[in-house]
Amino acid sequence: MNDSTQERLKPELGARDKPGIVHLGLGAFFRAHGAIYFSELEHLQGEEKNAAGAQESGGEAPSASKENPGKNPRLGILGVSLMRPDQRDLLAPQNFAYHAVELAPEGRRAELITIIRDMLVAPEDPAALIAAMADPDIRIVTLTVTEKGYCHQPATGKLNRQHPFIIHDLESPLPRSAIGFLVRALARRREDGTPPFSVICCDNLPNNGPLVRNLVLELATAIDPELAAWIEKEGRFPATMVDRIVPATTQADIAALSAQTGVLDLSPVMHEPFRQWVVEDNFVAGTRPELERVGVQMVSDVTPFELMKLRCLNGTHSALAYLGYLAGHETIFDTVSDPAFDAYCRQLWRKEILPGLPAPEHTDLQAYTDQLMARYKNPRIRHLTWQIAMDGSQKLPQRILGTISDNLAAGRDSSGLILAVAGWMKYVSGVDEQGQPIDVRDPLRETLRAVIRQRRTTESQVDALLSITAVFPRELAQNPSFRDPLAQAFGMLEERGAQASVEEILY
Ligand code: CS2
Repeated sequence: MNDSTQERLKPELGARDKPGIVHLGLGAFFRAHGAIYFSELEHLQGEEKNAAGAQESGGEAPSASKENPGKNPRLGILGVSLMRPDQRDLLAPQNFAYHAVELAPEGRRAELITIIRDMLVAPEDPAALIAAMADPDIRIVTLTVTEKGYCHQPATGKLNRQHPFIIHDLESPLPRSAIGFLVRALARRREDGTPPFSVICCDNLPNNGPLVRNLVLELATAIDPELAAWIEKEGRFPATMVDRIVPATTQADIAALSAQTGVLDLSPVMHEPFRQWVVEDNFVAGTRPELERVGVQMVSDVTPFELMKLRCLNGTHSALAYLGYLAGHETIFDTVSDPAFDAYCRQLWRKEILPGLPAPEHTDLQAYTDQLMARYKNPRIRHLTWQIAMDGSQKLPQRILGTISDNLAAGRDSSGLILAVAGWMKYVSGVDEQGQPIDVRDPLRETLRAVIRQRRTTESQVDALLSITAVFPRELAQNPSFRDPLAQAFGMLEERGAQASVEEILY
C-alpha cells in the first residue's frame, strides 16, 4: 500500500514549449505508447538544437505558428479527458509527469515522462477545448478513445445517430463526442483561416484513419456541407497500427515504484518492452513529425500491418480472454501457461489465421507469432482476461469475424475461432461456470441482456445473439457453415466447460 507520508512526484520542469499536439482520451495506452515516441523525438530534437549551438533561450522555442511554420511541429502534448476528471486530478499535482515502467522478464525499469504539458477535462469547459484545438500551434490531434468512443456502427462504419452524444452534437456547438470536437475545432480553424491539424487515430480499428475521416465528414455534412467539403479537401487522417501490451496499473505497482524511486507517483503506466507503431505517411503540410527517427514505420499502406496485428494479436487475445476467463484464468499469462491453451493459441495462428493473411513487407509471420507467444508468456505482465473481455461487441468483428468470413470463402477450417465466438456468447450471458455472476462491460450490455433474457434453448440463444446486426454481418450470421458449428460449440461449452472444449478441438 502507499505510504501517504512519502513525498509526491513533482519534478521541476522549468519553462517549456507550448503543446503542438492535442490527445483526446488520455489513458494508460497512449501514455505508454504514442507519448513515449513523441517524448523521445522531443529529446532528440532538443539535443540536436543544443549541439548546433542554438542559444539557450530558457523559454519558448521559436513559434511554429502559421506565419512561421518551422520545420518540425512542436511535440508537447495537451491531454484531454472526454468524460471524467480522474486522470487530470492525478497528474496535475505531479506537473503532468509520470513514470512509464517497462516490465521485462529480466526486471523492471522506470522512466520519467514529461511530454504532457497540461490537461483539459472536456465536459468542464468544452469551449476551452475547441479554442485549444483551434490554436495554429496545434498541428496534430491524436486519439485513443476505445472502439466505442467513435459512436459509430461497427458493421456499417456510419455514425450511430441514436447515440445520445451524436444527437447532442448535431444540435449543439459545444460537443460531447470525440468526433464532435474534431468537427467543431476544424470549423473554427476554417473560420480563422488556419489549416487543419492532422488527425491520428490510435485505436485498434480496421482502416482507422479513413473510418474517422468518414465519421468526421458525416457529422460535418449534417452541420455545414461547405465545412465538410473543406475538410475533405484539406484534412488528413493517416491510418495507423499501434501495438504495446499495457496492463492496468495496480496498487502493488504503485507501491513497488515508490519503493524504488523514493517518490510517490499516483499515475504510472506499466508496459511490456515490445512496441510498434506503423503510420500512413499522409499528413497536412507542415504537421508531420519525424517519427521515423524514433522507430515509427512510416509507410504508404498500413493495411497489411493492421490486419496482421488485429487478427494475430487482438484476435487471439480476445479468444484467450473469453475462454480463459471461463476456465478460471485471471490473466493471459495464466491462460497460456496452461498447455491446452498454449496449443489452442498456436493452432489458431497456424491453421486459421495465418493461411489467409498477406505478410507485410519484411515480415515473417511465423516469427511474428512466435514472438507474440513470448510476449504473452512474460511473467511480469498481469493482463487480466476480464480487461480484454470488455466491449466484445465492438471488438469481435475486426478481431475474429473477418477471419472466419475469409476462411468460409476459402473453404478453410475455423473451429477454434468459432469456439471463441461461442466463448463470447457464454461470457456475455453473465454467469460463469461456477454459477457466479460475471461483470460484463459492454456498450451493448442492455441489448445483450434483453436477448439473453428471452432465451428458451441453447440454439435460440445463439440465433438471438447472431441477429444483432451491429456485431454480426447478416451474410455471416445466416451461413449454416458458421451458425451450425457455433451452436454446437456453444452447446459443448455449456455442457463441458471451456477447458474441456478447448482440449476437444485440438488436433
Ligand atoms: C487488448 C489490447 O484490451 C484489449 O482488447 O487486446 O489492448 C492489446 O493489449 C493491445 O492492442 C496490444 O497492442
